[in-house]
Amino acid sequence: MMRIVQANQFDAKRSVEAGTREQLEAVRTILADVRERGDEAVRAYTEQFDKVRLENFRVSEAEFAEAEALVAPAVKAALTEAAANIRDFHQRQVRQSWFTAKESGTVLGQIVRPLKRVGLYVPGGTAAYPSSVLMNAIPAKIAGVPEVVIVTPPGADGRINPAILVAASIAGVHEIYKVGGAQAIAALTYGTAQIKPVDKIVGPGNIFVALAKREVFGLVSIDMVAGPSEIVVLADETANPRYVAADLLSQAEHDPMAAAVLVTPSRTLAEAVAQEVERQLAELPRRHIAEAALRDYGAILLVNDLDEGFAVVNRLAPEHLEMLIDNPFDQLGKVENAGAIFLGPYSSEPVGDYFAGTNHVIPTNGTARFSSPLSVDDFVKKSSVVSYSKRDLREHGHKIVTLAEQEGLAAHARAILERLNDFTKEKQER
Ligand code: HSO
Ligand code: ZN
Repeated sequence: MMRIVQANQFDAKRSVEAGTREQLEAVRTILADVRERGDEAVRAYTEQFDKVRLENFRVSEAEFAEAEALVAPAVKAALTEAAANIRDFHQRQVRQSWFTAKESGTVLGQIVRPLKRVGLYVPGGTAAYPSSVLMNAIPAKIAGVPEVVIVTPPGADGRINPAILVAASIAGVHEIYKVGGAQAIAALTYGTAQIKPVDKIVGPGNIFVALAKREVFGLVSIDMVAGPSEIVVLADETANPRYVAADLLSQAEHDPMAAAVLVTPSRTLAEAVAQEVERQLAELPRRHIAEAALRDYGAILLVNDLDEGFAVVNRLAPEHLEMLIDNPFDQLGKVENAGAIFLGPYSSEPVGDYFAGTNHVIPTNGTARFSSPLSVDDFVKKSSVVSYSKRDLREHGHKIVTLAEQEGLAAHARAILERLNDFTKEKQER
């Protein structure tokens, strides 16, 4: 199933979903319609796509209480503990506002403020992951966002997956609307009578949600448009092939377009992993998804040595990198491009998906070259602060005038000269 190839003969297939013309047209129609007709349009699309007619979109207190009773205590406890770990990790990302005062009396600074209102999209059906609710909502909460809301498509019975409601509650989100698809993105962007508009929309979704987010970008902020999961395992002969195979499969089962790649200098390991993948695959409930992913996006890449392995890793810039090698910490500095890095035999990727505390919303498709996992930074904005002193303006004003005149902006120069002239007058009066 997994092909073993020489690394220099491998060209990673990227899975960017652009969407068709028809899909984009459909999304644009929905956006315009919701903008125009508000809840009326949201109701109609919910009836059309989710097969349920709703008067009120907001999840009630009673529904929250009902969900609590439906979720197994062990699940609730694990979510609660995961949430604590995620809070602890993200707390360390909080940036302080700062001010610097110069001798001359000038004060400069940067104020960090949370966004006011953020919308989190949670997919419906089998892609509704409570863990993702925690990963998206907790950084926003830690950033200090006062209003975090969730939108998610209802089932045909008008209900929402109870585990989603419990996770939301644990994350401290109590404003949830039963609306999905492009109509949800529209409601969050333009606002309706029932759903107030937000400043930023985050969270994964299907192609319609992704297209809608791209369309409204600029009116609101959005997070990255994340693609299917990816894992690269860099392993040497010390790695356990059972662990390597299991970890590759853990991401392959996400999506037929998920990518799982082993990079190794050891042919023995390569062959053992290929065999193990076959064996473990046969036992997986989602084997059809994993199989498709491994066939189209999976590979075992042979390299001459670990240094060539690191070069391959950096070229792939994977979402997740596992380093199953001897003394991984010694080699960590060689990783230039990877969204999340897992070191050693016990840092199996699902540890990060669920529990360690790091975020599982991570750049895919090679974008780890220039972007980062979701963090508290995604939920704040900054303002620069300038309080210039008279002494500094007197001393440096003419340089500003020079720069303004060079750009042909006389009014800019004027603004400074108005003050400089006063300084000259004051001096003459004395
Ligand atoms: N591995 C996924 C996140 C996830 N895994 C959610 C399980 N649940 C992100 O790449
Ligand atoms: Zn996962």
